[in-house]
Amino acid sequence: MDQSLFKFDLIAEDPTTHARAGVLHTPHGDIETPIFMPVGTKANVKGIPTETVKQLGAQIVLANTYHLSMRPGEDTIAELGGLHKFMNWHGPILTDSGGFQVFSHNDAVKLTDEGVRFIVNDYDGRHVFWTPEDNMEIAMKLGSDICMQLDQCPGYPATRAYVERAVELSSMWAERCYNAHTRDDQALFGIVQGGMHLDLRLRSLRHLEECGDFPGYGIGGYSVGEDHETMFETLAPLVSEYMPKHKPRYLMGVGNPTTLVRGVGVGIDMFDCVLPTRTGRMGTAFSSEGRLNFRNARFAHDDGPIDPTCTCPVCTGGYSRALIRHMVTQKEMLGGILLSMHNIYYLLNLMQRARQAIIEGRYGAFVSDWMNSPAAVDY
Ligand code: PRF
Ligand code: ZN
Repeated sequence: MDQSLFKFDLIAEDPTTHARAGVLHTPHGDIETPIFMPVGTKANVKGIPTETVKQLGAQIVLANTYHLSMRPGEDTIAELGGLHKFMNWHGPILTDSGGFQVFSHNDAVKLTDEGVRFIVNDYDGRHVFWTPEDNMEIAMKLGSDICMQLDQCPGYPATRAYVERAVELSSMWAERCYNAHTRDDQALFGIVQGGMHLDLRLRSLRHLEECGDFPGYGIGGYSVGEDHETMFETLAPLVSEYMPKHKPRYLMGVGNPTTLVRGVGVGIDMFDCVLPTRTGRMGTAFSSEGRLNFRNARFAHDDGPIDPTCTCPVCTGGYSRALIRHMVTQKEMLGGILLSMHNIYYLLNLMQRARQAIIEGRYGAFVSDWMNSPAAVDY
């Protein structure tokens, strides 16, 4: 990797929390951190055209190496000019390895030191065997700006021995990914595992640091069923005391607004999650008033916007709560699309406001205001 293409500049540090504001440079543009990254697993953010994703304020989107390798296949995408052209998204793209998705949705997976054996894969029942080297080859063919190592994410709860084994396997795979990754214009991030055990988290981090000079780190294995306090007990010291200051830190698979606010406070720079689009498709909106469920009859005669404080194209575009509720209850697809747009904007805007607060040195107050507001609910 050409380090000069992926510089991470810290531009502000909050005086009373561990929050930072930065700029991560990539070959397809700069990303202002802290940032939320909308998820487009199968080469699209569900329901939303890329020009709209951009209009909502997204600076980088996710895709998934595993899903795209199954269909349409990395060779097809490479032949069509690479992932950016294929997705019609010309800004930065991050591809997750698929380690997490494979294990969470598929019992018919066997792990060996060598790699992952899918006895039956989700797509066509074919037997597939994947090594970390295969994973890197696919990621390099796709051509995302940032790719992630292959890792194993244990669920919660899990025995210490199980988590320890996942750290061992993930460390071994990190090294093999690191050695197999040769694409200059693509950054490879390592992933810290270790469940809710700080010593295992630190062991995982140390392994990654011994492997080589990763330009950034994912933090996996959180938001897998534990409560917030359990999560922050190890996440806070890991990030604020032990992770290197001058590399971006990416908390994987977290999109709960309050977790984002608290995560930024401990020093996280990047987040991704399907939550805004998944809950949107189910009829739920994030809002300054808390969770809004549009199947609820209380919206039937409400001609106001989803969230009166929101400046998204849906809330400022004349779409009423009554119309959204009508579309959701009638299973009209536009309902889910508009809610997905609003929810994505909500998280992007939240991170923009957090960034501004960090730059102005008032992130501590930002967090306490948030925690005392009706918005601080879980989704
Ligand atoms: N590993 C990878 N992707 C992920 C996770 C992980 O642990 C998570 C866990 N929340 C989400 N996405 N590779
Ligand atoms: Zn809105």
